[in-house]
Amino acid sequence: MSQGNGADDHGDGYPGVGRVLVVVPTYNEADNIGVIVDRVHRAAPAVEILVVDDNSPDGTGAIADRMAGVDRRVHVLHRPGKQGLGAAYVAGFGWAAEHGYDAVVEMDADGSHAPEELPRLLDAARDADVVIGSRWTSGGQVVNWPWHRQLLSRGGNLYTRVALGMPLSDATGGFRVYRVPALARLDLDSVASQGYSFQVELSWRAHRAGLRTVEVPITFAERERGTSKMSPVIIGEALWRVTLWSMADRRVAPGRGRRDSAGDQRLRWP
Ligand SMILES: Nc1nc2c(ncn2[C@@H]2O[C@H](COP(=O)(O)OP(=O)(O)OP(=O)(O)O)[C@@H](O)[C@H]2O)c(=O)[nH]1
Ligand SMILES: [Mg+2]
Repeated sequence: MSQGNGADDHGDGYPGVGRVLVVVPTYNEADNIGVIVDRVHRAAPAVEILVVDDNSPDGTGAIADRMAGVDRRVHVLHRPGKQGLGAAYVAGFGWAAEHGYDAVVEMDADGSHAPEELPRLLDAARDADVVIGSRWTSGGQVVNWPWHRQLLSRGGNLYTRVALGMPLSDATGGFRVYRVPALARLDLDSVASQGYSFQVELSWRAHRAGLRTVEVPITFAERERGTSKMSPVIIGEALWRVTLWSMADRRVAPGRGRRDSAGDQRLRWP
């Protein structure tokens, strides 16, 4: 169920990109959601926002409803319970396609992704199918992360690069822009990843589908309010899925996607 007015009445959108929907998945982000929505609209007044809330016990969904009631650029998708980041994004992307948006943005609610950097990502989307805000490319950085989080992120990205042969410095990053027609080539219905591995899976699918992906340096800040949903289960999921994709990739011709009978570069996933 969604709430909000004028979902199909987008004005002119972002110059050179079109109608943009910033999808913000939330679970217990009551202290953050109002701040992030305001910051997005100060930074990029023409974009719209879809909050995808998994029935947060702290009332995040009701706060989002109130914002949607007074701002036509805010929409809310309510889901019945916590089903993971990946499922929330797939639902949000589907909503964007149904409502005629040209591009979707992934952004956390906790302030780690600075809305003030969104225009730079959208500018890059004029010449790309996928834009990844990167912490680990030249000019990117993280602020207030303990050394073990940095090690985990850098190590995870190194493993991903080596295992999958994908030339990305930050395949796990979750501040992104996707052009909607490009997303349609990624067979989102078959995505099973839930945590960070969702970001890697979409990068990998984009890579194998031959989409144009560019990385833009960002400054990523540790969340200041609320609690992280990161867990050993989420890290473990990324590890085993990347390992599985890498093994499956070795079974097909190097550098080639596994094609279907029509010769189309639609891929099957383990
Ligand atoms: N709808 C929905 N949102 C979720 C779920 N899990 C996490 N989120 C949201 O996804 C975003 C990222 O989650 P975080 O808890 O910040 O996790 P993280 O960024 O991977 O971890 P940290 O770096 O420690 O903050 C936040 O906006 C969360 O509220 C979920 O199961 N459903
Ligand atoms: Mg976070």
